[in-house]
Amino acid sequence: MAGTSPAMTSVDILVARSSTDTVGLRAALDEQARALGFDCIGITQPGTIESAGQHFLEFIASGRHGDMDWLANQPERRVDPRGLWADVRSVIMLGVNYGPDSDPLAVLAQRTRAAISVYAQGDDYHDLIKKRLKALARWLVAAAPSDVKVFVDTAAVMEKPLAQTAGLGWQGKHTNLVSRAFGSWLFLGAIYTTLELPRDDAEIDHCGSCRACLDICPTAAFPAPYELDARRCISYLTIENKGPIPHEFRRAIGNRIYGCDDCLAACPWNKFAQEGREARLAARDELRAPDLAELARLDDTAFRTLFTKSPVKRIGRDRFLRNVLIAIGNSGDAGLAAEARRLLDDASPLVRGAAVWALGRLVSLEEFEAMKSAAATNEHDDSVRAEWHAVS
Ligand code: B12
Ligand code: SF4
Ligand code: SF4
Repeated sequence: MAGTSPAMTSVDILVARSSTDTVGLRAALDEQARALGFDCIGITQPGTIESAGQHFLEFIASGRHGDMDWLANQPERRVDPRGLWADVRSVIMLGVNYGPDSDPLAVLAQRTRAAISVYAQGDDYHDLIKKRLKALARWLVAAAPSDVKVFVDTAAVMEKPLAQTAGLGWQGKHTNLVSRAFGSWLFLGAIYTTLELPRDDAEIDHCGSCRACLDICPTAAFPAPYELDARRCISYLTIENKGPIPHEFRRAIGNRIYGCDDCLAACPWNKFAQEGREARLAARDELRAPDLAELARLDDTAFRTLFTKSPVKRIGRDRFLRNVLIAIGNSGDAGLAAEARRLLDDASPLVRGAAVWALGRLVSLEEFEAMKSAAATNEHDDSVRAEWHAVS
């Protein structure tokens, strides 16, 4: 730096410059993040999530990840950021608020309509946040030459524990990150960088004696506070699970056809939540409480059109119809039996099997037996045959 005291060594000059620059860089980074649409930012370092990494290994060892093999693969990459990228020195964690504009649980009482979780009623957050992360990373590299990598959701990154050590919130008893400013409604994203940046203080746990999220869970998916058995979670059952939904959970699913918000919505910290400011993440009117009968009529093209840019598209029409049929079976509305009956001829065994279950709940045993003798003899798929024989 020109004009520096001649008594200073070159090492002193470097230290002085880097610490001054770091403070300025941090302020500019915060400003840039907000300008790009992030609602909160914090910095942490690798090596700060050891106990979370240990808990992750226990979670996998106990099989609680179900069929999510991608979660179990190469755990060394996930439990420590350096396992994914040896050169990472700092982790910048970012949050985007997606607070809903109405009570997300109200739709659960409308049994002929479908409940789609809040995060999936608008555009896919992955695309939106990835673009913002890349823009922020480009800005950072220009401001302070370094290497960077950006992640949202799909990479081997423990986003919640990292966000907690970066000070964005704490992992509540429902295992999601709770923010004092935004409650449960925060999407997370990460930038790994080779820069050495000062870290923020970790957030502490503010759950206290509350257990609202644990008590509301329809499928008893929490074996203990802070622990989730994903195999029981409706989010897993309706989104990640590719096969028939296990019988023991079908009634409890109610009309939830894509994800679940119950534990998130129950959290008292939501009293501080604010409506999200990103219009593209806001609920599309047609996805707030869609009619189950209309959803049951979607063919592949209509499904793709309705869910353009939506995360729902990811599960495909057959898995989606499977979920819709479970909701139809739970509707208590015999008028919807016609929709299920039509789908007994669907090309997908997954759909046919769910249609059988729905009919078993909506029509009389005599009617069901009549349909069974007509349809079951032509049915060659073992899983669908099992559904016919499971109803009595
Ligand atoms: C796999 C996954 C799922 C799985 C498993 C969920 C889970 N809780 O692990 C399923 C499909 C069920 C799921 C559901 C949902 N997900 Co999800 N999911 C992920 C993903 C890809 C990985 C999470 C993970 O590593 N899970 C493995 C477990 C072991 O990790 P964990 O929850 O951190 O486990 C901790 C605790 O359980 C605890 N623990 C475990 N055992 C023990 C024992 C003791 C004694 C103690 C004290 C603690 C403890 O320590 C562990 C480590 O910190 C992340 C994105 C990412 N890359 O991080 C998104 C992510 C967690 N999901 C997200 C969302 C929004 C959801 C849903 C709300 C969607 C919905 N509405 O349906 C639900 C919420 C369900 C719930 N209650 O968790 C957001 C959460 C944002 C936030 N504010 O926290 C994330 C971060 C995606 C994102 N980028 O925004 N998800
Ligand atoms: S998302 Fe729903 S099913 Fe999953 S743990 Fe929370 S309340 Fe239970
Ligand atoms: S509902 Fe209660 S226990 Fe659950 S995360 Fe919120 S404060 Fe914690």
